[in-house]
Amino acid sequence: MNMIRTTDFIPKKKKKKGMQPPGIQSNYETQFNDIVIFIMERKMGVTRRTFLTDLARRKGFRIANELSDSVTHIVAENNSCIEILKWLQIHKVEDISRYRLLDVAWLTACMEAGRPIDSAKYQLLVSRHSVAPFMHTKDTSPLSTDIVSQYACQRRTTLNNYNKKYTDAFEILAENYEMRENAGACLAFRRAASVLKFLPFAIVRSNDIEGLPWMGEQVKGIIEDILEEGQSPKVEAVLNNEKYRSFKLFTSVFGVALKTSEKWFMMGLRNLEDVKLNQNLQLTRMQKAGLQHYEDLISYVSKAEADSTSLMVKDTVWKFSPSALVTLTGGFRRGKKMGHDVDFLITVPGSRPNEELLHLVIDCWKKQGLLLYYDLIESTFEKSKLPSQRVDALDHFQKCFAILKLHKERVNQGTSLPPVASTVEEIKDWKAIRVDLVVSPFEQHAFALLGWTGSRQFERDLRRYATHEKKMMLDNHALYDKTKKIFLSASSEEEIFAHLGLDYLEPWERNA
Ligand code: DCT
Ligand code: MG
Repeated sequence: MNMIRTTDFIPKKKKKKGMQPPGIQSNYETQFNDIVIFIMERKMGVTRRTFLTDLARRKGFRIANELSDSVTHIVAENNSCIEILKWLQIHKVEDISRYRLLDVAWLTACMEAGRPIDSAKYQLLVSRHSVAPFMHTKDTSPLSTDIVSQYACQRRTTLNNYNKKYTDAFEILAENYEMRENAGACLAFRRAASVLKFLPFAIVRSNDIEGLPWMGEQVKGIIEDILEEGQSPKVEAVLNNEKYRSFKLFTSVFGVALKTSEKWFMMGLRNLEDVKLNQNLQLTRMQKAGLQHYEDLISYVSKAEADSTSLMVKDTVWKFSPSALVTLTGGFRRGKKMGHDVDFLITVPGSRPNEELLHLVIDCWKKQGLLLYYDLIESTFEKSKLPSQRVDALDHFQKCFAILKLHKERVNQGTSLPPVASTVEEIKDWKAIRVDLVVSPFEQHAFALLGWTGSRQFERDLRRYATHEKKMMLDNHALYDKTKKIFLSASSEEEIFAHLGLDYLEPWERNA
């Protein structure tokens, strides 16, 4: 809104008590000058709006006829949050943080009290911040008429999740469906969770989800349960389910995926002691390392730990290739304060792929006794292959899944004293950290960076969007235009977004 403040025209000295700026016409004397109320006509109708306007003015409230910059409070009746946001979008309001968005009940309560009353319990949008995430300015597809896009790559999703109680519940259900190999239901809950993570307000009544994509019957049912009872019986049932609990426990071990977890469960194993003591199990090297460092790996990696790991990785990489670019990717690049691992993307400017570098780095750590586990996978990339059709496909980069020994003094450097060694037993002064290192050719760096920054749901939707909306194929290596039959090169993430006709989303806006 670029409307000029009407109050700016009024010389301060001459301003009398109760004087109205233009646009707030009234024959009544206003008593409460700090607040300027705008009543939304949508769903309320002209007659009721005129009635309420007149009544409120008679009681000394300032009611604006138009939504100008002087308005402080917007009241609405029977509109869902989405409807209000849509209305604000149509009226080109970009910054909603300047207004209080309230239910009309607040205005009637004020009139009853004969003065403005506390508005907290009448707030329609529990959070008050910018509506900008909703704007898809560049997008001209029919989708842009929907306030919330069905694609996560068109939603700016930060880490401010106002709906954690619902998204946590959905994640549990999604995991349960994944375990039971019901891919459809699993995806449905993941998509719904992703939409709710994006909402700039907390859901407080069932009509708050009206107009949102991916809100199927099952999803609605869970939301209603949580709204009514504070929790969902379906989620509680999953949490109490023996198979789900074993699955959660077993897959929390590095190297254990669904199949192994299922096998262990079928064998009657229920906890990690059972696994460790069972003589018949042929554990992989990865699983052995996972069990050995279980306690360290299960405790999340903090940002401080990720930063010291980053220094450690850079130190070693630069020893062998001073011009290499080492980028922290994954959740930490998206601004997360903790993660289950630390992801790095390495690339060396120049056209020649440097396959030796990762080996040199690994050997160096081995000699220093810093490598607790590693699995180095050579690149399987073939230029002739098109970008993958599969949305979740792994890429073909040379990579290394490792567990590194991170010395605690590296994390605490300068902030605290080193631990005092006990006379009886040696204090463990390090923590095992899961690290993923990926090496990409320089010309694919932007694609690799985009792919390894995540989130997973963001990546899925980005590829789905490319396929269905643009007839393009995107993976971690390249972007292919199926109509023009050409590869579209890019040297930055911004260029990839531009090729796809998408507004650029910063890494911290990709927490879908
Ligand atoms: N990724 C992906 N598809 C996969 C696996 C990974 O698109 N099947 C991308 C998304 C994120 C990035 O790679 C790193 O993966 P993770 O470390 O598993 O995710 P994260 O977002 O970093 O989460 P965490 O904080 O738990 O490490
Ligand atoms: Mg990660």
